[in-house]
Amino acid sequence: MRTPSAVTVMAEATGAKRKREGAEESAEPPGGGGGGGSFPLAELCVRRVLRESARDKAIFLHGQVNEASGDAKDAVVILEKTPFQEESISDLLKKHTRLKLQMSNDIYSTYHLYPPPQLSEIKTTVVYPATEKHLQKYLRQEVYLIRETGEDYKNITLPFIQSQSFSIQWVYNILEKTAEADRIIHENPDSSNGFVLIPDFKWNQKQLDDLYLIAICHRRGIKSLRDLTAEHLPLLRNILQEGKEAILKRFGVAGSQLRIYLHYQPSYFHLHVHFTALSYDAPGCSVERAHLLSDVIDNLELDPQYYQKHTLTFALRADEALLKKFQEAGKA
Ligand code: M7G
Repeated sequence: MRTPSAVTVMAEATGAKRKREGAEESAEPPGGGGGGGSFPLAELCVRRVLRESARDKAIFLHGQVNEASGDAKDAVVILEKTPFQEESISDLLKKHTRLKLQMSNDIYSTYHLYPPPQLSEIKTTVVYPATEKHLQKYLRQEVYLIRETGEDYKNITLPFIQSQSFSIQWVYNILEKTAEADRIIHENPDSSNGFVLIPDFKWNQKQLDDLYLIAICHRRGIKSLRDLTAEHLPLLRNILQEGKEAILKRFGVAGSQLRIYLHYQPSYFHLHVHFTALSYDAPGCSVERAHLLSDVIDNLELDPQYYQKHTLTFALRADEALLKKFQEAGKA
């Protein structure tokens, strides 16, 4: 199936790995069915920079690719320098292709070090064909805080997400094993309380510093935090408990070193939980978006209808249609 697909391409495979299991080395996405094949990067015609971050060493591009039919299709390409891997540092120091002095002053000096290709990976994420909503998602814009009451959710947000939200075909591909099947870290196959734990496509699995996995529940129809009631506690407890155990077993990272949370609002309205390294300042882990799974469980234990009743705060980008809906209702 050729739905808007997201393919993570390893531009250059790195050498030593702190964690060797499950890392991809090929430009072909695993799993077949939901993948988009290799992307013709060299043919990308860059239209604009959607966002760039010197701090994150990442750039988000809007480009177009000409199809055989002559149509130009939009793509989002994200280029991102990857964290250092301790194991490859001595190679980096010994095998650099060039070392050029930039300046020297007393005991201080700076250099340009040019690493060999195998140590200069650029993580390249492609969304192709990209929809207008993908372009918007990655475009840097002003953001506004919204306070959404339970009533606002029913009257404004719910009708909007029912008409507008992102395709979740990629989620179904994972659950049905037609994409990324060989990347699954853990699965509880129960249809109501089970889930699949898989590396997030933001993580290249080559170092633990930016560890990032997601747990996707098997049960369909739970759109977000707002749908959760006490009925979902067994599912949430399974995700918390088994997710931590599986990550300890596979990656050697203890639960006390993990930030485990849900986004509200998510981009994709099929319930999933984020697992990131506690020491990693992951995108989307700020207080206006991340809800710790253990707190969610506590809240539901205290009040089964907590997430239907409570006001939730989140940020919307300036040109998001949902912001307009809140403004029209006099709520923003
Ligand atoms: P979200 O909270 O719905 O939205 O999280 P966000 O992307 O704005 O954070 C969805 C999570 O799924 C994100 O962390 C994405 O990086 C991740 N993700 C998205 N896609 C399309 C894929 C995919 O195809 N495969 C995997 N493994 N992860 C994905």
